[in-house]
Amino acid sequence: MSLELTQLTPTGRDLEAILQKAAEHKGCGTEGGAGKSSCGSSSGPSDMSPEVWEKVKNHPCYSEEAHHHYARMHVAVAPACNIQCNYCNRKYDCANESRPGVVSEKLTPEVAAKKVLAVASTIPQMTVLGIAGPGDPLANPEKTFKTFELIARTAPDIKLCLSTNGLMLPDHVDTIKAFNVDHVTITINMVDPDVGAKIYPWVFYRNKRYTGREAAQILHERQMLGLEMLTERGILCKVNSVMIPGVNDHHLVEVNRAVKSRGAFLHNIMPLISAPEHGTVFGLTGQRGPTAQELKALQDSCEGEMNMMRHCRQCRADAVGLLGEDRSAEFTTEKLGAMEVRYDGETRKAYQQTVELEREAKVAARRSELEKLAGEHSDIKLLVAVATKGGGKINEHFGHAKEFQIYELSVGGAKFVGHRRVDLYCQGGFGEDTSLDTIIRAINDCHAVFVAKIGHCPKDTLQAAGIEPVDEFALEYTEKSAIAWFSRYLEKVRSGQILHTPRGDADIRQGAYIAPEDTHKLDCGDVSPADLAEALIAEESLVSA
Ligand code: CLF
Ligand code: SF4
Repeated sequence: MSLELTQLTPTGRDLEAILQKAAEHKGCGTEGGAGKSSCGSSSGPSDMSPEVWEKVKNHPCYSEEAHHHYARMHVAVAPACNIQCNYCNRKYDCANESRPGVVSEKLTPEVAAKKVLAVASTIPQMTVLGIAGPGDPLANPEKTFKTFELIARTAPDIKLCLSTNGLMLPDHVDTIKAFNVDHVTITINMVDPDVGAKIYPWVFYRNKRYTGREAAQILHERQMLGLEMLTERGILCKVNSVMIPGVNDHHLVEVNRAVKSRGAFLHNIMPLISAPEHGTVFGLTGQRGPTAQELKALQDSCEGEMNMMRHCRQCRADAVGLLGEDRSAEFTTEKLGAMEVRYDGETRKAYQQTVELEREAKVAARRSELEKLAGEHSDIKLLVAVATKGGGKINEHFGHAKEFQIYELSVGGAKFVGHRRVDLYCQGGFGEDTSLDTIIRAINDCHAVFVAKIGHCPKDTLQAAGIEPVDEFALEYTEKSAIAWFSRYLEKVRSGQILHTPRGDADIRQGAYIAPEDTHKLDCGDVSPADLAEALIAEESLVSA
């Protein structure tokens, strides 16, 4: 299938009709769910129309529940970008690092298509192919749509997904629809150009470079129009927003209202990742990211308006695997050359059927444990951390965890509310005290940490810090186990055996992940922050990359 992209640019009359429709929109309808109850990332089939459920049920980003079981992959076919965000620098790649815009190699559409088939053959639960950079997919429309065309032809069971800054979105909405791209993410950090001017130094639009408020105004108008056009066409739309304390943190409540009223399905508020070694403007000016409590408070306050995505891992533009794991190093171009690729749709289907059975068993276990809590009355809400490799189970050792999943427990059950990346405690067979300190700071707001196994030393230190290590539910389902533990906790509080006290705040890690074999290799090419700043400011060729 080949489309002439310019033929699909909307006419003025189309736009008028779309704006009228958007004005009549009453929140999330079939395209986006109906209000909060049907917009939820953790919602199930009974909460939404069958068409929407079909689209989200095995998409790891659009369904929190699915992300424990299904994987996504990104192909880095889109190097150029048409705007500059103060939190982005794509010039330097540190292989240890995971943040948007970072990739190890850029691909042609043809190599990307081969890579998708190789991953689909090796990881049968990989259900979604996303294009998310390293620049903006719609600043590289030919490469982006050529890749989608090749994948749709060779691996038709894979869902297509796109993430964009939205500047060129209105020009491409009909092409997106024609290619059956059912999921589009727009990163929207503001609906007020005065706020936008603090985030975007420039945009490059219709062959002209704009700066300051004018740049932000153009971007804002294009984002809103693009969102309205997508939801009008029944394309599920997620909005990503970066929370930047002191810049747009309070303003994001307004953004939430604006995107909900235009039919967005899900809102994903992510913490700013900002460190000097990233060479971003915010990193170099010392702009901090939010703490765990600040992020959760903002997400909670927006949830009254619309359900929130809380399981985003702020992936690399070449990420492969379950959210939270990265298998991209297994599929480099060099390794692809030596791989025998045998894409078999039937095998993939059979594997996914077993995943569905596991998923059903997990839901049934949670339901039966929750029934035991029926009739309980308590205002206590607390957080617990879980070490897992996926599958919705407590199946990771404390020392091997690269992240902990965070659940909020209450008499209503166990609710996934986030994750915390940590440095490995176990470094080549030895416990690393520095890592333990940072792990405790990362889960300091939790009352307990659930693990498959844990050594005496970290156990004692965690207990001293007021975090209960729990290893009695090894290899069992997370939610069922957490609810059972919480039931007992309530009983102990009731009997006076323990006193329930709130925990403090926790850190969201800003630095790179330290793999055991790569400890102390966190330099990003021996480039000083000052050099990075200069390179970034002097960078004017991004749009033609
Ligand atoms: Fe990729 Fe994005 Fe599609 Fe997911 S990621 S293009 S919607 S397939 Fe997902 Fe990664 Fe968060 Fe994005 S966890 S950064 S939300
Ligand atoms: Fe970086 Fe462009 Fe994405 Fe902004 S829109 S984060 S500048 S790639």
